Amino acid sequence: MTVKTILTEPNKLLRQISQPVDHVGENEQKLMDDMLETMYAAKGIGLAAIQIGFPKRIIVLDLTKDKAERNPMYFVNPTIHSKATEQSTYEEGCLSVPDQFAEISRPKQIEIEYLDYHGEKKLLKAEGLLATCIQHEMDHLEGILFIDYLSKLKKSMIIKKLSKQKTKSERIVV
Ligand code: GNR
Ligand code: NI
Repeated sequence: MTVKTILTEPNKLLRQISQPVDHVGENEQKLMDDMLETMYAAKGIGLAAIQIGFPKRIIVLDLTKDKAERNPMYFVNPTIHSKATEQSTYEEGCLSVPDQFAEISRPKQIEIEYLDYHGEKKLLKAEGLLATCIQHEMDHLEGILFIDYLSKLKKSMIIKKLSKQKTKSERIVV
């Protein structure tokens, strides 16, 4: 398992639409392992494959805070079967949008279908933080980031800040 570099906004790859996986094999499992390691190393609770540069419809999650009781979840080719009309709001962050947070409303409950780590078809009803997180990750598969839900002004201020930080850190490296 390898910790990979997480792409940050602005980056064209993050805006790419991820492609369905046609078979969950060794390569896909290796990718999921690397995604999980990368996510744990960054102290995130979810990660989409595109965040480490692979435009595949794969998501990993682990909502547990306690390292001793890890509960990794894997979702391949997830699709939403139904979503509640009722919304819930969470303060969201994103490893690809470092140090930025905003309250985002999304359907409170969702029902999804996906393939698990072993390529088996599964159904899941999710609510609360799990539902929010799955939707946040599924947005990544469409090239959508949570800042896209903010006003144009807020969004452009965040992107401007992130691009400045990027040129700064690149200057240090060079
Ligand atoms: O680590 C993360 N925390 C988080 C908090 C609220 C809503 C969504 C998330 S996902 C985020 C990790 C990430 O960027 N996944 O794509
Ligand atoms: Ni994210």
